[in-house]
Amino acid sequence: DHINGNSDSPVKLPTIKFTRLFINGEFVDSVSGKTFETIDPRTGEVIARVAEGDKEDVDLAVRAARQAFDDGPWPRMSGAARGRIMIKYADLIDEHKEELAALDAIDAGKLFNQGKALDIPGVANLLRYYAGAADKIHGETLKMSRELQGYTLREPIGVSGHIIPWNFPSSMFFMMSAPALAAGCTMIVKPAEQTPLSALFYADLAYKAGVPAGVLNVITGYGPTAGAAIASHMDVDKVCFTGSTEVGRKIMQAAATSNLKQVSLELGGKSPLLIFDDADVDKAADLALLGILYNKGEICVASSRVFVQEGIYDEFVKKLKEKAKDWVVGDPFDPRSRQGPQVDKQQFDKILSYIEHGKREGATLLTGGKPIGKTGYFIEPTVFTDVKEDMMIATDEIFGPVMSLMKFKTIEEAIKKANNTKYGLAAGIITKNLDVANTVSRSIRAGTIWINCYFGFDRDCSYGGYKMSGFGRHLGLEALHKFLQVKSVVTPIYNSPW
Ligand code: TXE
Repeated sequence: DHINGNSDSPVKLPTIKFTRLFINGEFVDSVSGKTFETIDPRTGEVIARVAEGDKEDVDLAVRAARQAFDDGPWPRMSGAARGRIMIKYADLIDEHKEELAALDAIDAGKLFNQGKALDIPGVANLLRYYAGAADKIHGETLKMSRELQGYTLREPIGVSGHIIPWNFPSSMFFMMSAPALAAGCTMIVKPAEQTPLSALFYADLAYKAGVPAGVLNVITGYGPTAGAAIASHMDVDKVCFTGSTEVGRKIMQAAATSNLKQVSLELGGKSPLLIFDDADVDKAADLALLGILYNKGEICVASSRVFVQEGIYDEFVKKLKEKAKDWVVGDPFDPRSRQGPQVDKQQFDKILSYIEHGKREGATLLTGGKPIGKTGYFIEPTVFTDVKEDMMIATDEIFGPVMSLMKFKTIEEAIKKANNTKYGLAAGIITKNLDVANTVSRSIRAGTIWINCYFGFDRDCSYGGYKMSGFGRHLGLEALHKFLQVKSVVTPIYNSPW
């Protein structure tokens, strides 16, 4: 059932139009003139060389963003006018959805059809959602205790820096940038070094839609250089980061030791999926597989720990094994594929070493466990049983198609096990019993709970971390408020003696 990379692609591969930094409305080379390779994970071959931005380039981008914020039209124009430009931007994205989906497929190994049908139209709709909010940003009239009139204004926070991961290059770009645009901020976006291509395309479309020069700058480059320069910059007012917990810590430190810029972090996860005895076993097995294999397990909310109640455990294991066999891994352009290659060699090696560790620790491989083919970074859907809670495969974020399956008896035990993690991004519950669903959803310390579904994402439904999964929320109006700050304005009502 596994088709490997290199299948004859029915889709014309995109030509790479943009490989340079986008600063102040123009594509430019990096100050150093350096470039880096971006690799196709289907084959391990180089797709293109892209400008390698560093501190000097970040300085130029911040200067442009600062000027666009302090003197430019973007924060000053009406919300409705910003919204109209954002809607035009969304329309341009829709017009280029095939090309953009193809860029993410060759750069990140993401399924082309899914990109074309979901991710790319999704980001266009996300822009429209925030465009609709841009003219509804307002403060409150306050009930003052003295003879004063008080009200609040919500103002854009200023220049924001967005450090993006590689697993959802398009969605993550806009989860951070769409609310920032609506708020009237100006920004520097640094895509992950593994996936710079679609970000540069989005920079071009923004400018074509009428987003003024300097508002949206894109610096491609590495984390410890370009990323770190954003996090520690004295003239950046906010840094918004999605990535590993280790780097999240560095971002906070850099913010603290520079200008105390505001920080929001969306970090790793080890999300539990709890399946109770009354569940439809067939559907539960489908959801559990989707929860760990979607986007090849490279998704922060992956259901990497699956807990099944003892009454249905054996039947569940049988079903899961059958279904995993039918799950097709292959070229992301092949419409039969449900799982493409891991993003790069580093992640591929990391996942395989966790699998080896799991075997050494005494867990049993129910299915999978091996790479597929000789080229590219494809890995079999992998399920471990006999997993103990303290094994590394049950505690660490693997970020690949590797599930740890465990058993429980009572609701209390399920809650305790679900919460036995340093992370708290999401959790899933499968049961027909409303009392169980209500009790468990209120007892799990995580930012999102999905009952009888998984990945129930929606534009208006914010998500983010509890515990070491970070703080601040993506999506919804919560994300818009991250890019706004409150100003209080007070004046006497009468001619009182002030
Ligand atoms: O992440 P990094 P990596 C997790 C996942 C994965 C692991 C490592 O478990 O296996 O992290 O992935 C930039 N200052 N997630 O190493 O390094 C970097 O250039 C400023 C979960 O790729 O955190 C990229 O743009 N920026 C996650 C971004 O940070 C720095 C998604 C993320 O890369 C930097 C990705 C620095 N010092 C990985 N160092 C999720 N929550 O969805 C790196 N970067």
